Amino acid sequence: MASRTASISRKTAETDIQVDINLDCAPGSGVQQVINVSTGIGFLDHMYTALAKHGGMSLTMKCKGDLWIDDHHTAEDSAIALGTAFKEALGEVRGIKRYGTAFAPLDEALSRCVIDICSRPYCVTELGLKREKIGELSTEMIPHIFYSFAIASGATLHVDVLRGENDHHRAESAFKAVALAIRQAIERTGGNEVPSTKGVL
Ligand SMILES: [Mn+2]
Repeated sequence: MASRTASISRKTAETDIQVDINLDCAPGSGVQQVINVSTGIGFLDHMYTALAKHGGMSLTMKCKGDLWIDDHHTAEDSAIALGTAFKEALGEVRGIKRYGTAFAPLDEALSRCVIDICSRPYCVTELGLKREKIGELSTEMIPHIFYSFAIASGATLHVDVLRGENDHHRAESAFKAVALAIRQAIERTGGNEVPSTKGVL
C-alpha cells in the first residue's frame, strides 16, 4: 500500500512552518508513532499533539510565528499547513471510509465531531468557550483553527462541545473528538473505490 505521508513548507512574512505527517501510524500498524510539535504556544502544541496521537498519525510541526504581535497568525497558519499536509498525504479520495463520527469525553466535558472528507470544505463549530485564553492560546482561535484546517484539507467538519465546565477540558475533548473522527474517516476500506455516487471527490 502506498504510504500516506507529506512534507509541507509554508513561509510568509508572519509565519515559517514545516509539517511532516504520516497518516498510518495507529497502534497495531507496525509503524512507530512519532509526534513532535513546536509552535511557541504551549496549549496549541498540546492540542495538535492530542490530534495526532488519537488520529493515529505521526506529526512533526515546527512553526516560527510572529508571537510578539499575538497568537493569531501562528494558530491560523499552523492549521492551514496541517490541513494542506493532511490533504496531500491522503491524496485522491479513494479506498477510504470518507465519513467519521466520534465522541470524546474528558472528565465532565464531552465533544462530538462529524467529518466528511469530500473536497467540499465547510466548518461549523459550537464550542461554548468562556475564557479569554487557555494558556497562551486565545479561545477565539480554536474555532478559527478548525475552520482553517477544514478549508485547507477540503473536509466538511462539525464540532460541538456538548457539555463541560472547564474550558481546558472542553477544548481538549473537542480536539480528541476531531482526531477520532479523522481516524475513522481515513481508515482504508481495502478497496480502491471512490466513496461517492458522483464517482469523484
Ligand atoms: Mn485569521
